[in-house]
Amino acid sequence: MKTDRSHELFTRALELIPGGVNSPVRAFKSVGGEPFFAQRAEGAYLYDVDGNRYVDYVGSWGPMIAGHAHPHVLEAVARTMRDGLSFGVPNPLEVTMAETIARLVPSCEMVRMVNSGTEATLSAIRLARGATGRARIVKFEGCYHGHGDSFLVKAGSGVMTLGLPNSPGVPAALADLTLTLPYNDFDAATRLFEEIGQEIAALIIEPIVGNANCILPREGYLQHLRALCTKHGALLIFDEVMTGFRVALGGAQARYGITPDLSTFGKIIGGGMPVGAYGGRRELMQQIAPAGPIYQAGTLSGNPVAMAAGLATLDLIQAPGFHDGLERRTHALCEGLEAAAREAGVAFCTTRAPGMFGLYFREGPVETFEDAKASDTARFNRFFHAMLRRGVYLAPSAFEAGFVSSAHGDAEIAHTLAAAREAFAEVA
Ligand code: HOZ
Repeated sequence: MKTDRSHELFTRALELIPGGVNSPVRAFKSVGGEPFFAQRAEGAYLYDVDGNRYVDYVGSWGPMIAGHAHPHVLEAVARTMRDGLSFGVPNPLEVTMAETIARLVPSCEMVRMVNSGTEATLSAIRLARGATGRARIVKFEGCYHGHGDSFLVKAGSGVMTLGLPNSPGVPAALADLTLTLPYNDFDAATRLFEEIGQEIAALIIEPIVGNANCILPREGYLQHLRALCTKHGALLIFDEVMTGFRVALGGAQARYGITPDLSTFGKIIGGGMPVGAYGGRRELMQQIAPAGPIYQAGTLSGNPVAMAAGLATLDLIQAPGFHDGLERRTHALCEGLEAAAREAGVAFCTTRAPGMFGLYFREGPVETFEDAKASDTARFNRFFHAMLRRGVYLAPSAFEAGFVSSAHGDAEIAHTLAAAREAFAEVA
């Protein structure tokens, strides 16, 4: 497999960009080796600068739910950009975007667009603190809500992959306001709320954890958290940056029938452009400036080209049967991988929701962060490279979810499973 051009680019990048990458999760730090540089992408495939082709299960970490370079999205971007790239005054597409989100996710009576998932979660907790007059927030071990100071406490994703669960540079005074709970532990949540529930501004959660591999909520768990927040006057924030518009058209809140007070989004609503959003109950959202006193702003927020890409993607996923199709493909992939592992005698299990999945080198079930950490990561790393050599790109970390798009058809899944049979045999 040729890697000369990627290697040359990475060498140059290392001189000028910390770690050679503009986001740590891309660096292949835990799996070893060097990242490849993308030349282009189409459908389910990524093509690197050395001419290698990969079935892509990262999908730009979530946005590419309809596959890369979908013509409908590209046309919307091309059409919109001809009228100008940024105005600094309101544009009609922002209104359509707010209407679309509010229609698809009814808990979002009002919405504010931002430029990334990180901005969305930062803004949501500021709003929660401002609205409740309380300072403490609760998050879950292994959940990642972007790189805001308050969230880099026992966080997942790159923070966990790199073994930096509590980042230097976060003032202790701020980190101390973030309390953590074990995901899927009913009693721990009850105890914490009974102790200090009246001090908690908000509990923020990835309803399906996608940043510590992929962990699904136990039956009734999200309902339990909803009830605790309601009882103690804390806001429930669903971070649906990953799950939003993916695990169901209305996100995890629709799938599990929960109404959070606030929700955060990113990824899919930008269709590959830098976009985030937060939304929730009208009475809360009305406290955001200039309607209210809680300040949050952004020069490029609601950018017309980004809105066009996001809206075109949201069009595509509203096609009848879209999410059923995603669920079927994800299921076929995971069942096939489990069968291949069994054949090779490798301890392995998967977790899955429509369009997202987790791979664990251990016997199941995996229901907690501790379970996820007990996966054989060294074996995952070898498997990752064995798959990469066979033209399949999985997330380069044992602590990231994988993503399936509508462009992953039978041929791509068959290729993946053929590669997996060889790769499992190699790591057995
Ligand atoms: N949530 C993404 C990974 N789990 C973020 C991607 C990034 O940090 O670049």
